[in-house]
Amino acid sequence: MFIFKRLFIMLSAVGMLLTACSGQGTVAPVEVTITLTEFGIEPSLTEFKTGVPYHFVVTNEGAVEHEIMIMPPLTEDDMGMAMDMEELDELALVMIEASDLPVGGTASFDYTFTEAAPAGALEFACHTPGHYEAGMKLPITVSP
Ligand SMILES: [Cu+2]
Repeated sequence: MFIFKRLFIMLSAVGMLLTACSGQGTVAPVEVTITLTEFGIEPSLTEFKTGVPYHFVVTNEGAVEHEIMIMPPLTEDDMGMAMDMEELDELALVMIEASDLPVGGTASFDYTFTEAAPAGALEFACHTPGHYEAGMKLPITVSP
């Protein structure tokens, strides 16, 4: 019995190693829900890890269209310059446009962070005009 147990533990360990090495496809993504309102972003998670696949499900519970981006925070200067949407889009790691998040709508996306992001480096944000300034931003962190 004892030997069987050891063998089982060894096989389990090998199995885990194989799973860890085989990469994507075998790792179930971590689901993250994000609720959008006027004017707030309420995610189920704000601390992420690199290399972990996340499945984000975003619901617009507000009364107007919203969008969601994962991107660096804008500085006062950026806001003063009134960056156009194209510039914003280029900064975003991920985005779901307002047209995909109508009132009551749900949209989802998958994302795996490849680089760590200390506090202050990234945030969830809605850049529908006026919403960011109204508070639709929430800092997140990504650790290795
Ligand atoms: Cu918004």
